[in-house]
Amino acid sequence: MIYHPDIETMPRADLAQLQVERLQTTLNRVCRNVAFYRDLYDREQVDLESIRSLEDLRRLPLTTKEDLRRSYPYGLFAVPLRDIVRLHASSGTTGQPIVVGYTRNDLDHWSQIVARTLCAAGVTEHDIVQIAFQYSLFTGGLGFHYGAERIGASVIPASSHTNAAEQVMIMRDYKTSTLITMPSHALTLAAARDQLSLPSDALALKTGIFGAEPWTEEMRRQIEERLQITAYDAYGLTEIIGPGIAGECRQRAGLHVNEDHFIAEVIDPRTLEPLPPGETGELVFTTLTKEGFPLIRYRTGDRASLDPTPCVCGRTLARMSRVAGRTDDLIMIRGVKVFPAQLQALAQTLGGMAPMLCVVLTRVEGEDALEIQAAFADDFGGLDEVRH
Ligand code: DLL
Repeated sequence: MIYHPDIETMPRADLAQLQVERLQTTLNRVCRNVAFYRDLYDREQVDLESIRSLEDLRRLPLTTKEDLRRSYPYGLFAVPLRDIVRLHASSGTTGQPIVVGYTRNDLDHWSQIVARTLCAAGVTEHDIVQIAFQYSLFTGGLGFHYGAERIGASVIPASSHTNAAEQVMIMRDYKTSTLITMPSHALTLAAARDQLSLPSDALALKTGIFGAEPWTEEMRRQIEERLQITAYDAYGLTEIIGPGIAGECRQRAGLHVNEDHFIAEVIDPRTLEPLPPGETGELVFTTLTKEGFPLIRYRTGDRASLDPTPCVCGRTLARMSRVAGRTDDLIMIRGVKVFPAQLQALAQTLGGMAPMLCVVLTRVEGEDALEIQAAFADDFGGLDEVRH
């Protein structure tokens, strides 16, 4: 099933035309309302009138996480705060979070594109959808929540605060048919179900939609086998909107990017030159409809490739590959995203500790674990504080 057939199966030439029109509107808006972009384009002598095609977009400078961090908290907002109705945030490289704002229209678009992702995975109004993502500044919980309500499913906002055993009991008693969470959490829930010794037909689960961290085909196989479901990949990042940027259809041969709302590019992270379809590089997104927090050519730090050829499902929206890694040292562990530099900054506030830390990523009883090794001065008395 296709949620917006007119858009999702649009001929690519028409889609390109729509993208260019929306790009021009967005560029005008950021130049008018965001000092950062106005100054940047002045400095780089960019003539916006000359941006008439998608190829021209490649002449515009890139936006980085560092630019966003420097604009903390509201520096890149393109509307006054009275028009912002929701705020979310994600981790920045040095402990400074990145705050994003949504207008009412942004929230409306967001729920529509998440609805597309759910619909592509076969979720309908007949489904009982358990959302086990955090409901917080993190976009996973609320993002999927409104998308699932939009298609009329019965939504259980279980959130990640519910412990694994309880989560499984909810799944059993409420007859959950769709589970939405992180892939690693899905495996934790499978282990909890085993511990409760529930018979294999005790759950009504059919479908899982997973994302917010990297996973592999092998992990998909394990999740599907242990939970007896079909598992789909969903991709997104807070800076651009949250979940809903791209998701798999029933073919599970790449994640359809919602290109009427975002332009996706892949660049070589060293030369910053665009790469052709099929080649893996850094994903870069430009928002086309965002009012609150528009971004032009934002470097995601995620490595993937793009395939613009039509899909067997009928969608013409390009497909991105699974995320094949990061271009930076972001660590994702049990739903927490952390840069080693953040740990180091924290260590520096404690005193008595050598400035260099060793961060060891391991697995303990099947779960990811992060061990921090640090060196202390002989006379250091604050170990308890450090442990805390
Ligand atoms: O993780 C948004 C999201 C929520 C996506 C729920 C999907 C489902 P952030 O916390 O800002 O936002 O983290 C974004 O997570 O740049 C990727 O590195 C990683 N990531 C997100 N989805 C996937 C995925 C949300 N399907 C960062 N596969 C991104 C691999 C993913 N990595």
